[in-house]
Amino acid sequence: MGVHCHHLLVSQFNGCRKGFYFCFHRERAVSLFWSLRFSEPFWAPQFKKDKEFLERLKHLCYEERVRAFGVCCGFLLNQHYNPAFVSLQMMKHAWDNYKRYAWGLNELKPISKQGHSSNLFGNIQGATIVDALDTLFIMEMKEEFKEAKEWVEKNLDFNVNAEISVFEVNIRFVGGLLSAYYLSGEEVFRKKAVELGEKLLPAFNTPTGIPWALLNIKSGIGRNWPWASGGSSILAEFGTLHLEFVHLSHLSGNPVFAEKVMNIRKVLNRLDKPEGLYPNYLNPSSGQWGQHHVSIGGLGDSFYEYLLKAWLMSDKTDEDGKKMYYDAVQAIETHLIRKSSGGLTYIAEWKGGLLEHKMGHLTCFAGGMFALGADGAPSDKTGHHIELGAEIARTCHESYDRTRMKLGPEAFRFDGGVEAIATRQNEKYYILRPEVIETYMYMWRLTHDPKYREWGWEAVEALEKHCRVDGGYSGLRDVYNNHESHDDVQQSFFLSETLKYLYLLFSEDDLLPFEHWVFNTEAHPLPVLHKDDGNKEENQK
Ligand code: DMJ
Repeated sequence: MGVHCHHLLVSQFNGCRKGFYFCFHRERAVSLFWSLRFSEPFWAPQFKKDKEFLERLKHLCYEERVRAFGVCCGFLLNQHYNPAFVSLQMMKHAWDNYKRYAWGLNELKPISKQGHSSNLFGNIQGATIVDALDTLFIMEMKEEFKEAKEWVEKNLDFNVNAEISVFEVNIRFVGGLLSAYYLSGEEVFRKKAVELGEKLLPAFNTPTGIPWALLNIKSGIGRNWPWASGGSSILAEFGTLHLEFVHLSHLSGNPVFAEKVMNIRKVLNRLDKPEGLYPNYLNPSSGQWGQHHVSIGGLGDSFYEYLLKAWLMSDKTDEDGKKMYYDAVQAIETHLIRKSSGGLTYIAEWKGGLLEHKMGHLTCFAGGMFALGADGAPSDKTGHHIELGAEIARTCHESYDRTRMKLGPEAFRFDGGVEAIATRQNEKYYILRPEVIETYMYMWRLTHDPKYREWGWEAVEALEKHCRVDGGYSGLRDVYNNHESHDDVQQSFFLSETLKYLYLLFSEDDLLPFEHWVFNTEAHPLPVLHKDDGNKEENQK
């Protein structure tokens, strides 16, 4: 079949200039012509409902019609699961506004149009820039990537008197810099990642080597969160350093980084685990568990994720990580996973043997994790792990679908006569989190069931309708309300994770294929260290 150029008068599609030239297969052009002429196109109801949405698309097509070509084509060719929409319409809006109102600061306040600073990064600056680098690269936003790189070269400074969260700085800054290096090959990112990694090392100066949560990167003095059970470190924090630290050793030739995280493994392996579960709190001085509170959401989540991904990233040589992951999943299934009377599978929290029938938005990442781990499970369990992933994805989709804004609450419950609904006012907010979309992306790649793209597109529409504001994207205070009350924060993870996972969900599978890349918990892709490339030592230290 030959490819022909057709000159279309796209009069019904006001968003694109009349006279756009489209090159595509003749048959497709003919059917498109008839569908435009005689039937209501699929997007018409959406546009009628939401004039503002159309106006924005129109603006995009007029102002940037060359770059917007993909968007217009996507819409016209009935491919509304369009990665170009995510990059050109969403990422660009988030980035441009950050640049306009908060350039060089950590995050953007999109309503008040100024910078937002979080004490997680002390006075290290530029969290949004570093978190967004790889997303810009993957989306081929070359100009933006260039300006971000220049900022890193000239301004990213770790010689500051700052008390930072070791976990947050690791996943966003170290992870972001490592990915930017691996994708672009630009030496500045490698150097900055290693420099920052070295600044984090004093956090491990504790009697057990379990690191402090907080560290002053000038004085090297560490401490734990004052609220954490008897001075404990947090499982999801000290358990979410492994991937980045193995890569730091790989890129610097200095084994110290990998040794630090391997020691965490050793400490954990020596401890008794109640019912095979890992409590969220561990005292770095005594090496004993704190409160027996177990969660696959906040405080626990990415520890489990990193066990699986450490094994995958080691080209499946890290047998220890593998065993710890599958043993943990077994215990989670037995003690935490339940089915509601309405048939929804959920992961409860465990407090000293009692279940709290609540699931956090954060916990929704586990659907993708179970599916990703299916391949390494004993052969009779592979299908079961995929099914578990699918069930969690469905439950998390329900938590979105049962709100007015079609975006999920921070936590939802399965008690007191409700299922997948937030009942407490302080759990009804949505802060642009990625976990549900992350799970859709994994489920799509691993099953190709079209419902995951449909659900992802529902999220796109909801984000555009309720979170997009003139000055960027904002979180919401109550997803059950009729009217938006914006929290006025554009989180850096919206650019690094939420938009990247949407983009990947609508892209082909050969963009960052799972055989070669694992994503850190902030969605920064890190390459698998293939054993035939002589990387075995780092993985096994
Ligand atoms: C991100 O910073 C990471 O995904 C982390 O593991 C959990 N929380 C946020 C996003 O919700």
